[in-house]
Amino acid sequence: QSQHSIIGPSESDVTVPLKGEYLNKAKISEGGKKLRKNWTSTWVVLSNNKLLFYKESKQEVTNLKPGNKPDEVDLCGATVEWTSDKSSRKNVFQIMTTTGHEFLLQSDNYPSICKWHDTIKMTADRLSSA
Ligand code: I3S
Repeated sequence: QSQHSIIGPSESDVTVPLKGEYLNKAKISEGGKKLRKNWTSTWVVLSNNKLLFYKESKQEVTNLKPGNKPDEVDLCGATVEWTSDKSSRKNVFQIMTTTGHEFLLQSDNYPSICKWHDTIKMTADRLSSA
């Protein structure tokens, strides 16, 4: 069965969520306040309107248990941009939310991090213009 609708591709066709993958994440601001950078490997999942950060992959399947929720980032209004001046690492992009949270995401695998950058940016743009 075709993944596209009969009347042509819609936004939902091109903004399919991304399945989980380990990326390096550093939260550098919270509520507009700068934080000390601390890179951690995080299981990242993109849903239709949120980015979810799990400590590890198995948390994704047990997340219905109380106290086992992922960190959620609301992408509506968020800006997503490549950056080369916020880290010495290669392949880094930043996400800035309307609430003043700022994250860096990084992977040494360039095709993989491009896929995350492009899809998160598309999702944020779609939500912001809705
Ligand atoms: O942007 P910064 O503060 O230079 O980032 C580096 C520091 O967070 C450093 O930690 P300490 O300040 O605790 O030594 C980290 O170990 C580095 O990885 C950070 O730089 P990169 O360029 O890796 O994002």
